[in-house]
Amino acid sequence: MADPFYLTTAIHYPNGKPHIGHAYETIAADVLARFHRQGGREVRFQTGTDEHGLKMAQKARDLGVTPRELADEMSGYFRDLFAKLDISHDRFFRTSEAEHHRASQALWRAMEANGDLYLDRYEGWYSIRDEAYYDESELVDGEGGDKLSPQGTPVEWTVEESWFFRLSKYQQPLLDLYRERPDFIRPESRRNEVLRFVEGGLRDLSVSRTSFDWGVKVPGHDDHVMYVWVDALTNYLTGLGFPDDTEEMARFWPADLHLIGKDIVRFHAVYWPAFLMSAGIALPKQVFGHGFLLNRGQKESKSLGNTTDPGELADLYGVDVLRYFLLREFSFGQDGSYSHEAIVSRSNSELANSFGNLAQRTLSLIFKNCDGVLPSVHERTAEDDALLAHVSRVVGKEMPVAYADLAFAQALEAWMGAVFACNAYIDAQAPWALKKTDFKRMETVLATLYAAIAQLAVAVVPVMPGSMDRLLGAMGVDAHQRDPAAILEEWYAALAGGDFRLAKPEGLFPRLEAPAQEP
Ligand code: ME8
Repeated sequence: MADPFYLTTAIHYPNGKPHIGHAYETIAADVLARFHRQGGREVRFQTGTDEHGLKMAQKARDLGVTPRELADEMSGYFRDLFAKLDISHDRFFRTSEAEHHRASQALWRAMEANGDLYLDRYEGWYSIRDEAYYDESELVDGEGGDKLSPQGTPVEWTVEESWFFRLSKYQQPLLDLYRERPDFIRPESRRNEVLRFVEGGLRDLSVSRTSFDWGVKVPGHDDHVMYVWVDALTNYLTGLGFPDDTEEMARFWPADLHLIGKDIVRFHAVYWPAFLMSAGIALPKQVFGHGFLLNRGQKESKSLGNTTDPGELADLYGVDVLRYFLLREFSFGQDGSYSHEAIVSRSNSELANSFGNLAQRTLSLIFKNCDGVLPSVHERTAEDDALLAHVSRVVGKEMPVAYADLAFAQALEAWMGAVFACNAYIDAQAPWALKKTDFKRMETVLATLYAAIAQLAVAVVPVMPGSMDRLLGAMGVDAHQRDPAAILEEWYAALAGGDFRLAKPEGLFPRLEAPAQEP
């Protein structure tokens, strides 16, 4: 069987409806999953909802429902959104599932058996929104003089009996890990942040709560529930059937990539490897902390109430337009600011005017001038060869390297470069003028464009699965013929040798108008 690839997103807090950040992260993960499947790897892609903790318990109380009722309802919105956005996860995980409680308890017992858990009293500044304790030194002053966490959320002085994890013991092993595996945390800027944090010294971590009971019970101490981050991180193991399914674990663990946002890198790159070392479980290969999406420069969050419904954006502009925009517009590790105008302008200039128009012009000419029969190649010129070489280089080399490296914007930039080259070629060759003067040359030009367009469509199937599947279907390219590494001349000869006939082509990406008023 092919090389396994285990990829996870963060599991999302279902204390409100999904926002654009959730869509962004999950779409990026989906593109990577589809890319690796296209390359023949056996992908396991997991996402889901993180349902325990004080934040969920409080939100449910405010709404007059039980935490489970809240989780059931909200988790449904995430599932529906991911279906709408064409997310191809293999598993949608919910931490309230019974098997997850067993897995978290198994991890706990392994850490306890290693002597890393002890009971004590905790006093400290706790932020409910972040579900995290902070050091006095990390706090910042709010506008009204009150203390805020480094994320800008309110903190409360909290005192409780708590189990502790001996995080301090793992300071040196963690520093060794970052040094020996420089790719463990990406991008570089996040790695440096984590390094500085760990070098500054690690205190033992409070890992249980007694003030509420919505969580996984601490084994042997029913009055304690685990700190939500302990059970949340364990989801990556439970999804593989930990601790019982040793076959799945052997196949997919360690995870190849935990894809998460920059605000939770500390949990994934410090606490999680420490828990795993303690329990004697192999460490994931990489943690990537992507940037944040800002709405016209402002942070969106459920707690602040300025969120955009990503499902509405998809309805307004099209799922694939949204997917393309989110990956094309921003460098993946960095923050990005989006607006309706930016989506419309990117889609119109690149998808409608450049790629869509190229496909429409080419397919219409074949439909009209060749009765839909794929034209034969006669003599190729240096221009034809140069175009095919450009497309093959981009699709067969540059884009796969960039995708694998999570450099999505770079992959799509190279793609656009090849689309521009095709447009320059069609304008220079002007096949519409050749019908009467040199029919054979017209055929060769259209055949060259056909091969180039099909291959460019194959290259963005991971980003725009729905529309590229429609286009490739209309072009007679079946799923098994979609190979980014194909030798285009041979590939086209085989396709044109069949009995496929092109139907009247339909527009791929309509021109969009920016809404007069923000919806
Ligand atoms: O943090 N732009 O859940 P969450 C981009 N349950 N990404 C964003 C974002 C934005 N504006 N806002 C949030 C949690 N994210 C925990 C994770 S994992 C074991 C537990 C990202 O619903 C955020 O960084 O607050 C995180 O990766 C994901 O969305 C879920 O955030």
